[in-house]
This record gives sequence, structure tokens and C-alpha cells, in this order.
Amino acid sequence: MELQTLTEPTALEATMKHLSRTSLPKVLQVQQGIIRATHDFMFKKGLTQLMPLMLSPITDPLNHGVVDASIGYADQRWSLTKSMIFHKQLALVNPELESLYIVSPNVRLEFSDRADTGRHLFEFTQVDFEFRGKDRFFVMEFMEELVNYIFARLNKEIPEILIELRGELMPQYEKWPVLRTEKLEAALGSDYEKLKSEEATEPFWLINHKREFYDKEDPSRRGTYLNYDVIWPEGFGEGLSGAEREHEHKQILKRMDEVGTSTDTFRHYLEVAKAGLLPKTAGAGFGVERMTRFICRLKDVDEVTVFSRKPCTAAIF
Ligand code: ASN
Repeated sequence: MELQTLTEPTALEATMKHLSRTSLPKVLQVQQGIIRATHDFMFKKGLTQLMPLMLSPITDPLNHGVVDASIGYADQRWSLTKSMIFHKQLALVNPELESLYIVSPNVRLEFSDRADTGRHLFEFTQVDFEFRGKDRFFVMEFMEELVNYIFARLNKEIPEILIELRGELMPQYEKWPVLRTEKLEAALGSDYEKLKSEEATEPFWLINHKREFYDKEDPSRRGTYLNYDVIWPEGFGEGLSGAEREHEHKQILKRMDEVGTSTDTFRHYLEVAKAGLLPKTAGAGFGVERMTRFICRLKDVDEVTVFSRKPCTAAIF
């Protein structure tokens, strides 16, 4: 049978072209190297690995709208995982568990405004981690050490691939500047993240942005938030987000009200918080494809995928 009779030739041709890129196996070796080094680092640091969940009655509300991705099963609605934020917090209810991580597939059906950013996929993987009783300073230092560990391992394990794809080995970043979102926005306007990332030659932290209700508000400075993003340099933009978490019932309700999250959807989570069982935690998650893109200096994060996951683009596989 002719291929053309199977499906529209242009979609199939485009897919076959995407699958057959000669650079793809090397890009995938970089990605595999990131995951391999991450597992080793997490093991050395004593974090317990959780398997990912893809379905739950609750998932991350995110701070931007996406197309609903839920299904009906067993007389209830289940959302596809947007991030495992609540499951990270809830798993740490177990007093024997101090810290955890997950290589977590996330589905975020982005609207067309994010179709051509070069930074978004409607399905991607993040390495999500969380610690009981730690603060933002601990998590930020942990992430800096993890990044430098991954980069050193890649230099050792696949130097030729790095040279071929990015023209040089990975640096060790010693200094990670910490910038405040509101100050950067005042200086550079609404496109501050992109502009600062383009001029930066090293990753930097962006702290204090208004995000989801679970990012902790600073109790000593209401209206400011104890969260932190890593912004990759050279214009590659956001690569990680994290925060200290709200864990007190009253404060969670206040924050939910402020950002307009349904308390009904989260009623069981709120019950855990009301019983005082939600632990005090801090954590973060980094995008695996985005880190791969940054290392390989690729124009679009979709170049990391074997099967294209570009937002708002129909696929045949
Ligand atoms: N992983 C992020 C965090 O830990 C949450 C997210 O992906 N939206 O804060």
C-alpha cells in the first residue's frame, strides 16, 4: 500500500523528517546523560525516588490557563498531571520520608499564545524534588550543586558530543546572581525575563513572583513570595521553578481566595492541612527538555523531542 493512501502526506512527511534528524541521537544522549547524573546525585544525597502519577482528582492549577485535560473514570474526574506539586507535599506526610524526587511527565495543553515560544511543549518531563523542613536557601544551593554535577559528568562522559553540538564543554557556574522580579520588571518592562536571559552569560535566580497559592507568602513581608526560578543564560529562559510551600490551613485558604482556586476541588487536601498534617516543605522542579535544549544550544525545545509535542500542532503519532 502506498504511504499516501494511509494518511495526509504532508503530516507524515513532516513526522518522518522530525524522526530522522541526524543530530537527534546525540541530543538524546545529552538528555540521557542529564537523567543518569541526576539519579546518581539524588541517590548520593539520600532523596527517595517516587514513580510518577499521570492521573489524579487534583493537579497543579498553574498560574496560566491551559485546555482542560481530564477524563472520567470510576465515577469521578481525573486530571492528567500538570505537575506533582501536591503529591510531593502529601508524600512527605510519611514521617519516615525526608526528601523525594520524581522524573515526572507533565501534560499542559497550552493555548496558541505559547505555540511558537520555542520554550513550550504540551507534554514534557520535569525532575521534581521536595524536602521536609528545608528552606529556599537550602534548595537553591542544592540546585546549583546538581547543575554543576550534571555538567561535569557530561564533560567527562560525552565530551565529543558536547563539542559537536554546542562548540565547547559545559562550564562550572560558580556565581548564581539572585535578582528580584519586581526590580527587573521596573528596569526592563514586561519582557524582563527574556531580555535579562539574553544578556546573561551565567544562570541566575529570579525570586519573588506572584504564582500559585502553594508558593509561600513571606510572613514578615506580606505580598512577597518565597519562590525562586532558575533562568538559563543566552536567551534560553526559565529552566526551573520552586518555592517554600504554604502548609497552614488558614493561610492556604487566604491564598486560594486571592488567586481564585476552587476550594471544593481541593477539599481533601484542605482537610489534611486543617488537621495540621501537611508538612513544612520546600522544593523545585527543572524541565528536562529545557536543560537539554540549553546544553545543546537548540533554537526550539521541540528539537529535543523524538515525536513533536509543539503546542497546538496536530500530530499523527
Ligand atoms: N515543580 C514546581 C515546583 O516545585 C511546580 C510546577 O511545576 N508548576 O514548584
